[in-house]
Amino acid sequence: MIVGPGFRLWAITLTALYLSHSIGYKPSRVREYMLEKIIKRSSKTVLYRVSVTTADDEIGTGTDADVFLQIFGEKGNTSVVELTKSGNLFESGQKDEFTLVENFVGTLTKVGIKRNEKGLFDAWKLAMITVQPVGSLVYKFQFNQWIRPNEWTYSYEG
Ligand SMILES: [Ca+2]
Repeated sequence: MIVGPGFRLWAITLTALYLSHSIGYKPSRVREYMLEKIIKRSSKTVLYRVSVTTADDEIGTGTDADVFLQIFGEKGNTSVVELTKSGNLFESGQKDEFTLVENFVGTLTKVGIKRNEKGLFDAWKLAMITVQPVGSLVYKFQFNQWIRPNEWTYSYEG
């Protein structure tokens, strides 16, 4: 098992900070609540570092569409997560990094990616995604393809 007590405390603090900012709860109350939730769920939650590299070998590879990710492993899958943060994401040659707190899925097997048709420039050529469950190795998922809108595109590890 890759998740230790130190990590769990960190995840709780991070989540508590996030919640206190987004819904205005007092951090201490949120921390208690999260602690309870996480203890109930035991060690089933993992922090994933995700990096998404947009291709730069053709014209117009960057997108302004919304992008969604799902991670699959030998023990299950995460929920569908929108990859979002401030700034202009998924531009040509750019590497965008995200941190997700999601279900433990065991050894990673594949990732699914989906985009919508939002924005004037929604076409997207995705080069690669890497996923690192914190404390574990980095899994690489090659795409090197244009991602069709509104449907899942999968890549297998390796
Ligand atoms: Ca963009």
